[in-house]
Amino acid sequence: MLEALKQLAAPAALGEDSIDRILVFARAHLGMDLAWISRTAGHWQVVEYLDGAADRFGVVLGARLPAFPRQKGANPHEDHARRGPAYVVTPLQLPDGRLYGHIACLGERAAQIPGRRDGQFLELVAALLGPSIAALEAERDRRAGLGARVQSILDAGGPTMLFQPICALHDGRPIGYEALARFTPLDRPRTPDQWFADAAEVALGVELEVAAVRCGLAAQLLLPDHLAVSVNVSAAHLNHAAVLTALSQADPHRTIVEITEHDRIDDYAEVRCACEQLRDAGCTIAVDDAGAGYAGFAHLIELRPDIIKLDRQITHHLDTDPARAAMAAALVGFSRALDTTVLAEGVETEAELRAAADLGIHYAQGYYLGRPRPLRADTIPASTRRPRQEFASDFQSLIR
Ligand code: G
Ligand code: MN
Repeated sequence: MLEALKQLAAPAALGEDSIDRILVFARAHLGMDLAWISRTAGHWQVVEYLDGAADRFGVVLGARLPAFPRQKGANPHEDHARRGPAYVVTPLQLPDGRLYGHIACLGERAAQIPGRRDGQFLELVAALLGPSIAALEAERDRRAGLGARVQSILDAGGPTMLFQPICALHDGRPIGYEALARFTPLDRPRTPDQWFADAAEVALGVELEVAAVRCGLAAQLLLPDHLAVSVNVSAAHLNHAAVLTALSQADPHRTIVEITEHDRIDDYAEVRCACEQLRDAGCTIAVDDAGAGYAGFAHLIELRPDIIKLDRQITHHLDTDPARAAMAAALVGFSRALDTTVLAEGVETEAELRAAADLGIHYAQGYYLGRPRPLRADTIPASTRRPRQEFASDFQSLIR
């Protein structure tokens, strides 16, 4: 039995449900009707985990019960005792010695009156549970911290956006800007990707993406109207109502939607359908980081984007590395067959830019052409200010 308990409480089995399983085990072993773990909160005990006939005793998850007396073995629920239920309770300490709360069992029948050994058994269960509860509490605190941090960004109106020029290689002029979210590190430095992952972990992933899309697309108001704004949306959020609403509030003909992906896409049909909808509305669809991670060939074949954004892993040393050049050339061939366009990301040198142009790549982005910068009316290069009519034929023909 001890082995079984130890296994249930082992770190590998850790999780809310492993605690639930231990409660089931303890209740069954003691032949009780109800078992629960409560957290001490001032004068109250808040029921955090529960197993058994909750309704019969009026003890439900989240219920606040009067605090148990500190001394062991006492039966705090005198009224229950008078009506005859059997009751066993023991304090639950965390490994650092702090009192977390109590573990308690309640039974209705007289036959269940617990003896000293039952009390000892429950003490053993409490001792085994301590580390698991401590780890879960730490995890809850961590998530609460993440949630608060992400929420504070949302409350402040969204992340700070920087804008990096996307240039046409035939004349070197920007055709638009990619909007990139930046986060001021509050307590520890985290990359933008980590912020989005954190947000997703606390179910604020869509909210943060929508905020970034909104803040990014607001640049359309500042930029001359022949310039597009490229925003990042993860495939999983592409047909989310809030994302579509944010996109619909901008000029679709000046909107490039970059599909980013950090997880494998299971249902391409759904993503493809969302792409079609956006395309019908006038948006241009790009696949981000093509050739890296999950944005491999299946991605391109399934999504048929208007723009393939070649990951900077391929662009880096494109001028000297035949393998990278061959990979880029293969993607250019692919894009020609499908009437799409290739954009080289992460161009850092003139040689890389030339190599990209020589391979037939139409667009480029990277430190060599311009670092991500805040966008202000006075920082928009004069060379990008072109009359509107010119745009109509130029940009559209370049993109398609
Ligand atoms: O995944 P995505 O391609 O959207 O990410 C763009 C990121 O790459 C941004 O954070 C941007 O700052 C960074 N970036 C942009 N240009 C370059 C570049 O030339 N070199 C490197 N190393 N990073 C770049
Ligand atoms: Mn991108």
